[in-house]
This record gives sequence, C-alpha cells and structure tokens, in this order.
Amino acid sequence: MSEDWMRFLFYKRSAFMGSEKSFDEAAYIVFGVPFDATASYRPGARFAPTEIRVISEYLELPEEESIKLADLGDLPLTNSVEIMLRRVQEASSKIIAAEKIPVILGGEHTLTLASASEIGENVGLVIFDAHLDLRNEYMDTRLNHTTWLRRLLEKRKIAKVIVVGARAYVKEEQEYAKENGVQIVSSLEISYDLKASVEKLSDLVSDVDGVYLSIDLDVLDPGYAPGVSNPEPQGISPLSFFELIKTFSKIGLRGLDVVEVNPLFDQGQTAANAVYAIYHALLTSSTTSS
Ligand SMILES: [Mn+2]
Repeated sequence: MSEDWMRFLFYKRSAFMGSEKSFDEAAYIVFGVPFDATASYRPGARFAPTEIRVISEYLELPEEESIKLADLGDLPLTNSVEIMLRRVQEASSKIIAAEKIPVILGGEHTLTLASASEIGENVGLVIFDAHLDLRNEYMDTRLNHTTWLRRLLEKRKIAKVIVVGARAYVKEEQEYAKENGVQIVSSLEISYDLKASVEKLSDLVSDVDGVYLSIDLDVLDPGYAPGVSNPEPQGISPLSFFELIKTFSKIGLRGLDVVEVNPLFDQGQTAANAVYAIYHALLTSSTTSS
C-alpha cells in the first residue's frame, strides 16, 4: 500500500533552513553536536542544535535558496568529551574528503578542537569569541571549553589564528597568545571603528587560502545575545558581527561552527543571531566562490 498520504499530511521537521538537499547535491554539510558536558557556569548548549534548526525555519532569509546545504542531523548523545571529539573529527574529515564544507551546530566550544584540526595547511582559523580559551587547565581538567584552543595549538600548526571580539581573559592566556602568534582584535577596537577593523582584519587574512570560522555567540553583547553559557558585557553589535563575518567569508570558507548558544537562557534572539551568522557566511562564500 502506498504511504504517500503520510508525506502529504505530516510535516517532518528535520533540516537547517528547511533544506531538503542530499549530501551529493550540497556544497555545505550541516551536523549538530548536542554536547555541553564540560560547561563551567551554565549548562544547556546541548539543546542548541534543535533550537537553531527550529528558528531557522521561521526566519525570512531572502536568498537562502541559493545556498546548497544538506543537514545530516546530530551526532549521538554522549557525556564523554573524548568520544565527542572523535566523532566530530571523523565527521569533519569525511565531509572535507568529499570536497564539501562542514557547518557544525554546537554545543560547547570544545568541539572546535576536533573540527579545526582537520583544516588544510594554509587555512586561517578565525574565532569570534569574548574569551581566548587558552587556559592550560580549568576546574581541575585540561580538556574543556576554556582550554580547547591551547590544546589545538599544542597538537598542530595553524597558518594564522585570530580571535575577534575578545574582552574577557586572564594574564596566562594573554601571554600564551603573544608567545604563539595568536592575534587579538578586541570588542572595544571594533566598537570604536568598525571600518578600520574590517580593513585590519582583511589585511591579516590576505595571505591565507581560506578560513575556518568558529563563532561563539558570546562575542555579541549579552543585550543582543543573552542565551549563552558565559555572558560577558562590552560585546560587539550584530551589525559589526555580520559585516566582519562577510569580510572573512569572502576569501573562501573552509569550515564553520556556531557554538555556545544556550536555549535555556534565550528568548530566541541568540539563536536567531546564530542563524543569521551562518546565513551571511554561507551566502557570501557561495556568491564569491564558484
Ligand atoms: Mn566564549
């Protein structure tokens, strides 16, 4: 018996931006990482992949049709940071091997330790974040959302690392950044002069073949994005945020993750800003490449 009536009568919510493309048809491959087991302050980022997908279907994104995207769903639930990282690494490397671009919906920031370790040789890592995530250890562990970038830089060489919108860090992190060539463009610098910051950042990435963008929503001021796990005042505005994302995506997007959205403290603004961030990144990169 035909089961067509099911398809006509029921709506299956499954995909980011409502995309129904297959893996083969798509240029961008979305997957979710519902993981927040190392959260130090407010757990809840594990619910973000679902929340981001839901809100993405209600936002009016004018040119979303031109973005070729497939959504694979979420990685399985786990409370093991090692197992989460192994799965993210495996998924990212398979997507890159198929010559497609991974788009990851976190989850906490720790996942970038695995996904960014898969980027190519002359690719820059651009991180939007209030924090530097360069501690050696925090709350008695060495592998968590405050140390992942240090673990990554210990593991492999990356052509260029830039943290955009930073404002909340300790001395140890500042020193590590200086010694290891991590460039910092603070939220204050961006707020004083957006145009100069866009020019400075364009210059900084002019010698790489592409960028991996890692976007922690706490880069925004908590007034625009209260639904994050570690809110920090003095953040940037959505306008600066999207302009900077477009600047980087123009030179070629090699991977993207959006992390630290926490739906338990959100009324939709943070998740909506996350969707817009992904939209601007993918649209800019779709229209400037190929
Ligand atoms: Mn952060």
